[in-house]
Amino acid sequence: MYIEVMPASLRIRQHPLIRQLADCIEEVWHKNLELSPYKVPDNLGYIEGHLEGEKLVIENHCYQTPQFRKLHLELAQVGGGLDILHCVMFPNPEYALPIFGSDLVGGRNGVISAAIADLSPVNIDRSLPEIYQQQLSALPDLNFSQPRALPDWADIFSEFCLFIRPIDSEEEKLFLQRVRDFLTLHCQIASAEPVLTSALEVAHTIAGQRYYCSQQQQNDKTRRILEKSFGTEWADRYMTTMLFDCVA
Ligand code: BLA
Repeated sequence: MYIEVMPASLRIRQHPLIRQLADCIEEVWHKNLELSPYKVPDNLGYIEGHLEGEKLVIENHCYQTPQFRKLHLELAQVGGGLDILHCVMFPNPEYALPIFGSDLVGGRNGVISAAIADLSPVNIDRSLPEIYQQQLSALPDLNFSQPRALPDWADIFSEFCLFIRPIDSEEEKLFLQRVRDFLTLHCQIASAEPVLTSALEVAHTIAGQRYYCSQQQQNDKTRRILEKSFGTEWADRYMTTMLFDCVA
């Protein structure tokens, strides 16, 4: 199937690490998965808002595959000089797969303040499947100069979660490579994953995904940016239907 190539409009104006990570995500997806279009809810593909004089532009790009009910890559730019990349790969709950998520937040002053990526477990004991543990443990150890502390709601992340402030282009490169490794091994494992046959196990993955979404919805830093440009109600709807929508 022909997949429309993502227009380069926003990313060419964004921080180089954001542009590189967006390109990397799409490249790994195209190379390893059979992508189909995903219908973005009406009026949420390209969005512009400005309430308190802060202009916020958002571009959403979504796909789906048999193993993933929604692959979401979002690029955003806030007037004053903030660039954001948000990416979540929601598995179809009939597969016992973790959730890949990544967030990059940076300014046009060249500084990325937050770089986060994880493969987050959603099974009943909130541990990653054995094959993920093996492959993630086999990646070389990385030491970043400025690791960041996770907030209270972040109990959803795995022990492999990366949350750093990269201090130079060397650390940006290492972060990018590690996310490429996460994505590649995730897409490869997912492509060989058997479908769950037990309704109970499916119910558990649905519950795990719901918990993941409910915790992410507590991120006040994301919520505040959206509220400033679009108001409280819109921000809440966006966080619960576009960023972290739960499975039915
Ligand atoms: C932090 N997210 C942030 C920050 C901002 C945003 C401004 C603070 C940056 C900093 O502390 O340096 C903003 N992120 C956004 C906005 C969107 C967005 C506006 O995605 C979308 C429109 N967040 C995610 C995902 C993860 C995530 C998928 O969307 C992880 C897999 C994590 N973002 C995350 C975490 C923080 C963060 C853990 C730090 C929160 C804190 O320190 O309190």
